[in-house]
Amino acid sequence: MKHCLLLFSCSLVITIQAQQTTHPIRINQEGYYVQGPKVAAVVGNIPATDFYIVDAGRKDTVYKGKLSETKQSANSSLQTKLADFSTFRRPGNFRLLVPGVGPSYVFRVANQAHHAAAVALLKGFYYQRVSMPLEEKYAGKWHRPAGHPDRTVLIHPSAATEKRPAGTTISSPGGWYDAGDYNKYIVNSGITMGTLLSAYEDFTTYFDTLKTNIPESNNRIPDLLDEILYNLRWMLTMQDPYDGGVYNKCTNAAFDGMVMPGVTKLPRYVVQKGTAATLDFAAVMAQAARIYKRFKKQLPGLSDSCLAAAKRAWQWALTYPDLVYDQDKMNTIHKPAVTTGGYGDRNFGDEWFWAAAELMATTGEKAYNDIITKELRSPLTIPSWANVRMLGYYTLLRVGKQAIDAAALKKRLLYFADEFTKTKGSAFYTVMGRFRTDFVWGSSSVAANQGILLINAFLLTKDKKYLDNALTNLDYLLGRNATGYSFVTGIGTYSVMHPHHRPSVADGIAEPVPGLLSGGPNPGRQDRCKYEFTEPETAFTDHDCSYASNEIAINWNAPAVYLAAAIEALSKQVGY
Ligand code: 9MR
Repeated sequence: MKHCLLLFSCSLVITIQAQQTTHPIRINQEGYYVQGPKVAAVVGNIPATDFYIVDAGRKDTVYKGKLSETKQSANSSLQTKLADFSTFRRPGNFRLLVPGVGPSYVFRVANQAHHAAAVALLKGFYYQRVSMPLEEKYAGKWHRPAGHPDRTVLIHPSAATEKRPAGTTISSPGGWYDAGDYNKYIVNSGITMGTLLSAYEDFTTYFDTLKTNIPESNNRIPDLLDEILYNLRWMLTMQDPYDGGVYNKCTNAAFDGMVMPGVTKLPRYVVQKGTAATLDFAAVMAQAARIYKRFKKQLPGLSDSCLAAAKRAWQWALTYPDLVYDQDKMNTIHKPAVTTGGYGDRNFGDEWFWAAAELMATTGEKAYNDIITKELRSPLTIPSWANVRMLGYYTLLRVGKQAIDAAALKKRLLYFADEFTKTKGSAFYTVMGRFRTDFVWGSSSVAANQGILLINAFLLTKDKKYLDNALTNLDYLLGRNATGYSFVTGIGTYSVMHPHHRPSVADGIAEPVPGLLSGGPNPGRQDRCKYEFTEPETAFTDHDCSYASNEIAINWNAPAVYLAAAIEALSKQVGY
C-alpha cells in the first residue's frame, strides 16, 4: 500500500512540549535486530493513535501499529507514547511515521545491528592512547602525533620514599588518557580494565575474531587484548618496585588547556600511593594473569609478571589497609599543588573484595577466602569507579565458584537483577531511569553497567527477559532517551558532536573522535555551563564546556563495549 506522501512530507511542527528541541521520535538510531524487540518513543502531547513504518526509499507503508497510551516520565515533565513494532521483521531501511509528528530518522532492521557500535566503542580506546602516534591507516582523519611521552615523570613529594626521593624520575609511558583530560589515573583504569577483561572472559569466542584495525591487529592476539595490553603495560610502571605500592596517578599538576595531546610540555608527576589504587591494581593484574596465560607463546612471561605484581600490591595493601588519597589534604602539605581529577575513594571494602576475588579465582589459594566471606555480606550495587564490588561477584560466579556458596550468590544476584527488569512504566521503555538517582555524572555508564548486570543474569539463567532488558539500555544510549541524542560519537544519525574531549575540540575536524561515550544527563551540572533543560533525564548539553554532562571517559566506554559486544555475541543464540 502506498502511504500518503503528504503525511510523509509534513514537517515536524506539532504540539510538542516546549521541553525539547531534538527529533520527537526517539529511536535506537543504530538499528534493530530483525527478530528482536523494536520500540520507539514519541515525545509530546500526541493526539495520534496509530503509527506506520514506511520503506526509507520507496516510502511504501510496510507496517501499521497502535501507539500506547500516554506515559508520564518519572524523570522529567516529558510525556511519550510508545510505538512497539517488534512483530515487524523485515530487514532493510525504514522510517517510523506518526501522523501530525512526521517521519523519524531512517533506521535499519538488520542482523548484527550493533556490530559497528561494538567495534567503534572498542576502537575508542585506541584513540585515547597516550605515547604513540595515531597513524592515518588506523586513525583515519583523526590521525595525530604521539601525546605525552611520559618517559621522564617526576616523583611528587607526596610519593617520595627513601629509594625514590622527590624530584627523581621514573618512566611511565603509554596507557590511555582517562577522559577529555590528559592524565592517567589508576583507580579509574581499575574498573575500566576489569570491565574489558571480563568482556573477554565472558565472550571469548566473539572477541577472538573481532577486529578493530589497530597496529597490532595481525599479531595473533585478539584486538581487545592488544588494546588492554597498551594500558596494562602502563599500569605496571605505576607500581613502586621497592615496596609494591601503586601511585594514584600520572598527571600534570593542573589540567592542560584545550589543545592537542603532547602540545604542552609541562612536568608530569606520579603522586601518593593509596589503598584504592593498589587494590584495584592487584585485581586487574590478577585477572590479567589469568587471561593472558593463554597467550604464553606470544607474550612470554607476561602472565607471571602480572601475578607477581598483583601479589606484591596485595601485600602492600595489608600493610596500608586504609590509606585514603585525599588530594585537598595533600595539597596543604606538598608542592606543587595537584588539581587534576581526584578519584579519591574513601571506602575500601569493595576494593578488598574485588582484589581478593580475582586473586582467589586466579590462584585458587585459600588465603583470600576470609575477606571474600566477610565482604559477601555487603549489598549489591551497580559498579562505578568508587564501587567495584560487583566486579568481584561477577568473577566469583564466572570462575571462582569454589570459594563461595554459588547457589546463594546466584540467587542474590538474580534478585538484584530483577529490580532492573521493570521497564513497563518507563516513558522511554528503558531500564535506565528506573531510579532518579541513575542520572549522575557519567549516567551513560550507569545505563551500560545496568546492562552488564542483566547480561550476567542472562548468562546464569539463559532467561531471555534479561537480555531484552539489557537491550533497552543500549537503545537508550543510542537514541531512545529524553535528550534525543545518540551518546556515542559517530554512531547514529544525531549523535553528540561537541564532547568535552581535548583532541575533538583542538583537531580542527568537524566530527568528534569516534566511538566515545558521552557522560550523559547529570542534573548536578557541576560545570555551571548553560543547559537548556535541567530535569534529571534532560540535564544534558552537547557543548564542549560541559565536562559534567558531555565529557567522555574510559570507565564509561568500557561498559558500553561490554554491553554492545555482549548483545551482538548473544543475538543469534536468543533469536534476535
Ligand atoms: O567520573 C568522575 C565523577 O564520578 C566525579 O563525580 C567527578 C568529580 O570528581 O570526576 C569524574 O571523573 C573525572 C576525573 O576526575 C578527571 N578526568 C575526567 C573524569 C570524567 O569527568
